[in-house]
Amino acid sequence: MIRYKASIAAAFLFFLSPGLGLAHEYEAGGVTVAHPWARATPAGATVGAAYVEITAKDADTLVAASSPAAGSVEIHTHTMNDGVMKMRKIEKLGIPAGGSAVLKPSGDHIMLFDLKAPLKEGDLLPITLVFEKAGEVKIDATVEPVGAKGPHGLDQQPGHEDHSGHNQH
Ligand SMILES: [Cu+2]
Repeated sequence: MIRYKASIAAAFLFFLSPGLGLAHEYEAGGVTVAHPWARATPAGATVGAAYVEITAKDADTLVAASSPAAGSVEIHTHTMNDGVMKMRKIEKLGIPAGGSAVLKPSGDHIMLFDLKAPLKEGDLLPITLVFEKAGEVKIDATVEPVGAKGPHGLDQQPGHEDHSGHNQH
């Protein structure tokens, strides 16, 4: 058992990127959801957005999302119409085999409607992501300041160009 625990600890440390003290990831059914975060919302706001990086060993598809903190949750993308950025609901979001989908501000995102309370900086926002193959993955998104562009004080959503290191387990 000691040996088992040691390997768990090693696996955990493996994922702590340098300088990213609060790195957090969730893994289920071959899908890894990394650095989930949401923006704090102003008092009275009932709409919020959350961002994550999803990597998949085998191709998978995000088909739904829900949260006990919101009346409804949708998968959204941004499109450019006549120079105007608009967002719209999409039914699903594909994650390529060995690749990732990076949800980030001004890009694809998880949209929360009818928030039961404003999202406050420092809170954890529970979200359930539903994948076609991996099934449900429950995550806790950290709530970052209003206007934040990335989690944990970063200026962007961390995304991995190279996944070689992630195929090890
Ligand atoms: Cu949206």
